[in-house]
Amino acid sequence: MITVHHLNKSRSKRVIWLLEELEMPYILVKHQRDARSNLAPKSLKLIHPLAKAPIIVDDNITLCESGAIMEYILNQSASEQLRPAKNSPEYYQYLEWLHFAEGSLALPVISTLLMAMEKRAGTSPLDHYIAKEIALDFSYVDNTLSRQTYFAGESFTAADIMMTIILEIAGSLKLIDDRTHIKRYLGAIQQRPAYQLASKQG
Ligand SMILES: N[C@@H](CCC(=O)N[C@@H](CS)C(=O)NCC(=O)O)C(=O)O
Repeated sequence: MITVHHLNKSRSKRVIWLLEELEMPYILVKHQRDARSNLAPKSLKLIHPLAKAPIIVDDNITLCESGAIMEYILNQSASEQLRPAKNSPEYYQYLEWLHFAEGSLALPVISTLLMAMEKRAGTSPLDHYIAKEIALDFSYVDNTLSRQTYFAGESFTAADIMMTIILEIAGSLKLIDDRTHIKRYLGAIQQRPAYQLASKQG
């Protein structure tokens, strides 16, 4: 059975909601934000190095990123509900909005939230948030690439194409200077003939 690690006032409500819509059974583990920092407690870090909600655990799979979790749950569901048929025009609308929520809309909305907090508190939660996230995310990426050749294991996938562009931007901003595995990964992946053709084309 799926275990949902839920943080109060967070995106993990998405996961609970989906499971309720599908009437699928689940175990709910509740974590409480730290009263002072409002960040996730250490208990979440014990489940996944990113310490972010939602996280689900199902047998030997531990997964974060709410969009990926939605897809995982839909793949486990017996019925074909809540996801249009593959290759229908609606499927691609579905896919676009599924990614748009976190990939595009979350950044300006959460930045606005943090900037409002900054004005109220007279401190700089935005700077703090960025520094914390940069350290956390790049150590997660670097650790992953220390264990495996590509993001999804030993085979190159579209996930590598998605990740590479952001890593290159991070490189130009000097955010990965001390990340040996990421730099090695980028060096190798940039040798791919299709990457080089794409660079010429684009
Ligand atoms: N893109 C991720 C975002 C995860 C995320 O930032 N979760 C927030 C809650 S909404 C969190 O756990 N914050 C606590 C922290 O950063 O310490 C997703 O969609 O799952």
